Amino acid sequence: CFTISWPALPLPTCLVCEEEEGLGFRAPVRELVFPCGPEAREWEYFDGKCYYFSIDRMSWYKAKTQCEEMHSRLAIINSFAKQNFVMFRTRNERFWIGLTDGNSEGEWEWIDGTDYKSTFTFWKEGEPNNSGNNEDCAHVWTSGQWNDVYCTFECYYLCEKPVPN
Ligand SMILES: [Ca+2]
Ligand SMILES: [Ca+2]
Repeated sequence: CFTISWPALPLPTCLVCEEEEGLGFRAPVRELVFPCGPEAREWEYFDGKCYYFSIDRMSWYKAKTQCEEMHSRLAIINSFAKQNFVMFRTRNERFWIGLTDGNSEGEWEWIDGTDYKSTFTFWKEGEPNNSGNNEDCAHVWTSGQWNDVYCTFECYYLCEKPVPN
């Protein structure tokens, strides 16, 4: 049986096994092992989407542009399952997400238009606090919880995009 180690996920592993055992699954192995594209192994698959955890640090604005240049956008964390996936992977480091109150202080907005008020949040206790009246961008903090910080702070970033066709 074909086995795959972390960070690949157990689901594709299982499907590859089924194919090898002749259970009739016909999708090419390549796509199952790398659902985000065999040429883009730095993109990680989770629940129907592909995620890029950056290896360099930059401001929120630059990170937003960087994601867009990779045909993606800063990640939207809209469920605890997704939060869990992100948090496990970002541990002890800070990563920008697609959440800002830069348009109107205190009015947090997800960059994809997801309604903030009715959606999952995972702020660190006491956050967002708009410290120094200058914190308009959100990142996943070292604990995995969210914090607002000034947007020119330089940290890692997390992009997301749909699984390529
Ligand atoms: Ca703010
Ligand atoms: Ca803060």
